[in-house]
Amino acid sequence: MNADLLSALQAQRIETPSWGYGNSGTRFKTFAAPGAARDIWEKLDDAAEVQRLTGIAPGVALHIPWDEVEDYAELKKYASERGLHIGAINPNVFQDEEYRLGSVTHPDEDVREQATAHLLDCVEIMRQTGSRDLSLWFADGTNYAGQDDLRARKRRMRAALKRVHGALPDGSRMLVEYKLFEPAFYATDLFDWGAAYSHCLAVGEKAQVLVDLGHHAQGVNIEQIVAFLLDEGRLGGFHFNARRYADDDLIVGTTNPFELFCIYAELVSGANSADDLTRRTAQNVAYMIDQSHNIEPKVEAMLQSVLNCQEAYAAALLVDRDLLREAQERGDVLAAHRVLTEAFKTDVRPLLRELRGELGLPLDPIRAHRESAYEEKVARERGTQTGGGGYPVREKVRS
Ligand code: PSV
Ligand code: MN
Ligand code: MN
Repeated sequence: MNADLLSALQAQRIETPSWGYGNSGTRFKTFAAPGAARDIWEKLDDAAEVQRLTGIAPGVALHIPWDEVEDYAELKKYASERGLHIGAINPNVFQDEEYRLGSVTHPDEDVREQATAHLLDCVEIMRQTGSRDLSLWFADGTNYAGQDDLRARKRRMRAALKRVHGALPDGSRMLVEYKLFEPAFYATDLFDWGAAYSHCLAVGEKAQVLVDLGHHAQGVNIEQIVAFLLDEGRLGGFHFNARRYADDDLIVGTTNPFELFCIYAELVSGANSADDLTRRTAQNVAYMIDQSHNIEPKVEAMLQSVLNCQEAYAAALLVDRDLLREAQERGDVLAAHRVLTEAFKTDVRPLLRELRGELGLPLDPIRAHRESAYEEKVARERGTQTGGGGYPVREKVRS
């Protein structure tokens, strides 16, 4: 394998979300999976299994307070003993009673203060865990026209983001995630990338946009948003998942393999750009998965997502950039398109087996996982946890 390709593939990283390892469901039903992780310690054990098999997923994102613990230094140590580190910290300002009308955009100042205080507590957790990214998603919005003043809500959002930005430690950043709708059905305060981007511009250099693949209207060209934000130096990260209808949070690359490839193709192009800002931005993107599994075995589903990202990236690295540029300059529409589809259609699995061989990893991670009997072992040890809705159990069951 060519040395550049090898080193790019070796350097690839995908962060997995703690919440993808626990039981989660829809509003209709949460099915209890045997052996599903019951707390953050077990979630880290599962993430370590994904890392052991893939070698490219050492980061784990936390959701607070779902993953709240008394001692974050202990959590950090527990992670590092398993070859992991703590990734993005995701504050949760959507599950408390007080947030019925919003969190940082709530009409009542006391509620806004409560939400902002939680965001600031999460900045402290970043310090204690060594996390670089504060990942911000707000369920804030309204259900009916006239329910609240839209401009006032925008200003409240701006004020909160500014305060949090001011508290960020050096070298860290806030990733501002937008979403078209849900749970708000009339207006969501951070409804698209443009809204997120203008808040980021206004609050400061440490604010960048987070693109979740499930958060757009049907047919939106996400790779173009990626290209635009890269060029502006404001693309901070991704929440990878797949969807057919809305925010389905399915295994990455299952419904949208070509979209995933095109996104990676933009990122590879950005990472090799002659423009300094674009290159630095592309090289610092946080690649995170945001998935929740209703009927899938959790660890295998996560493994599959990580591997699908690896395949999409490998294919994107194969795009012949010189040929593409020549075809584009000639205005040869279909030749240019074919350069992309040639790479997309390449079977990269032999290449990735070679990579795994060189790195001493199992050549077929899914098979290795199935043969390891990990699922049976955790099912025996952890049992089957019923109830609990989408919210993980917070007690620490072992250390
Ligand atoms: C909201 O739909 C979201 O994408 C945010 O990133 C949350 O943190 C996550 O899902 C919760 O599962
Ligand atoms: Mn998300
Ligand atoms: Mn989502």
